[in-house]
Amino acid sequence: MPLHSSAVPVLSEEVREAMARQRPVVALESTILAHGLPRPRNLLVGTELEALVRSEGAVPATVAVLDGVPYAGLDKDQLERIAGDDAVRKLGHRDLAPAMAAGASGATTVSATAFLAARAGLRVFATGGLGGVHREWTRTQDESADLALLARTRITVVCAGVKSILDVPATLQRLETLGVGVIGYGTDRFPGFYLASSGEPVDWTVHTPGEVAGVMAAQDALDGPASALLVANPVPVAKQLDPALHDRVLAEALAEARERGVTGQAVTPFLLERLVTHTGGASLEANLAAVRGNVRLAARIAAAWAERAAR
Ligand code: PSU
Ligand code: MN
Repeated sequence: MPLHSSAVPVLSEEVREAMARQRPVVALESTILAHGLPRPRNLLVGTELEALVRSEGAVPATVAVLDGVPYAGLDKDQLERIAGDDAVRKLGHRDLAPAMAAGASGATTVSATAFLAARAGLRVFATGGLGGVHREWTRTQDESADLALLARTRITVVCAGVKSILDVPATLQRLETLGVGVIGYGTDRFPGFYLASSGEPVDWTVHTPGEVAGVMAAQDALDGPASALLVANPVPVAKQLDPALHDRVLAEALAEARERGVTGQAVTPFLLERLVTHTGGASLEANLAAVRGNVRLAARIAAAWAERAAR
């Protein structure tokens, strides 16, 4: 039986209503919950992020696949399954079809979340840090599927840059080649995920949610290739990880990943976990501070965007 197209993804009641009334909605990814954060803190974070969206007057749409059904907007039980069930896989956008056909459950990465959110008609999405080009790319060819998917999806992604475990300059170069717009929020430096700055420049800087909505409107007016807009929002300097600690622990984690032969989907969760352990939890706090800031800003951008639509 073919699936009816409008049934993918299934929207929560709250998300459906908000969309019908042109109220702001923010898509949230679930891989960060299932595979990027330690348990049981991850469930608390998932609940906290949804509450943060609501406190800004927007509606959260956490995206995930449960028993083969993609959802945008989870209830409490569904969020608990994503955060606590060992059978929950990590799904990039290429994994969606096999997961649906197999009736599998999985958390969605940036690529799968952006795809499903855009398909649902959502325009604003918040995460921690994007995937990108890994440091050993010449040997492993490991480049996150996030980049190519964002190059063909009209969605605004609020992020604290790309994960600092990556080759940041190479990732920025790929984004340029792919034609994905990058704007710094209140900064002319590309953020460094756990760090406020990666040291790399960004070409465009905005200072308000309304300005971001203006760029989104201009994208639509141009009607060019359906690429994403990355809003690069730095973690506050006061909450960043100590840069010297970051560099030392990351070098160790990268060496360990190489020695142990960690590859494919396992690389990112492995490195994030090593950083948490070897910084005594400090990287986790910086990661969470970045995500919270992104979620709050995304809600404000969604509000500015909804306001524009209502004009
Ligand atoms: N941001 C975080 N923590 C994470 C991720 C992002 O703060 O765990 C996830 C996102 O879902 C992103 C994924 O899409 O890591 C990238 O994985 P990979 O490098 O395997 O594409
Ligand atoms: Mn990868």
